[in-house]
Amino acid sequence: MLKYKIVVAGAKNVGKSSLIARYCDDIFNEKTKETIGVAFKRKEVRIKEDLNVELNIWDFGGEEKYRILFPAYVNGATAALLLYDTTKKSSLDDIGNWVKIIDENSKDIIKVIIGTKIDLKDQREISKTDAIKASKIFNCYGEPIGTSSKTSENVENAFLNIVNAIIEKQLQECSKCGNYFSAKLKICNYCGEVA
Ligand SMILES: Nc1nc2c(ncn2[C@@H]2O[C@H](COP(=O)(O)OP(=O)(O)OP(=O)(O)O)[C@@H](O)[C@H]2O)c(=O)[nH]1
Ligand SMILES: [Mg+2]
Repeated sequence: MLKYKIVVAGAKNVGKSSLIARYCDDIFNEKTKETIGVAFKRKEVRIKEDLNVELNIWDFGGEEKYRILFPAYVNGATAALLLYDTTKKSSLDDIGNWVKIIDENSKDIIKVIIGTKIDLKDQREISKTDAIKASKIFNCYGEPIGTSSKTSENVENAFLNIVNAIIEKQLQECSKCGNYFSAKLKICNYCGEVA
């Protein structure tokens, strides 16, 4: 099975662990504990009938003191989910700090910006326009998606977006047998068709 490492980063309390918990286990807690260092989750995603991919999701504690871990762990990641809290302006600014570390350590990582807590409509501090602007500045894939781990809104879509980005950039569909194989290969490793 194709396996991909996904790192999830963003300021403390933006809702990184909550997004992952909703996506992987379909649960939500009003009270959570801070992530100490880094935590891991695994999720198998069905792309089509005979193609599953495994996402190894690395959840980084947003607290400043853990950031020292990030440069070493970002290595080998296929994609980075950069989360900001739609109710906290400073959290969008913080994305720049994570992007800097990613760009210094790896050229090929697919970056996607995700907004959290969209159920808290009255407390919104960041407009979609500002998020789109940040996404362009930081050279991220597609448009930022607003999510709520509380109501589940768009959680599945946010991860679908990242999986689609991975397929688009990392895989190609064989014109002969229809299987997906690494875009780096010149020959389909299922049927031998030359790409
Ligand atoms: N209303 C609402 N609250 C949320 C949502 N997502 C997370 N929260 C709350 O935000 C708080 C922080 O959530 P976490 O998932 O622990 O945040 P984190 O980014 O993992 O935090 P660190 O591990 O400390 O970096 C918790 O009280 C969650 O219940 C959401 O979509 N809506
Ligand atoms: Mg956490």
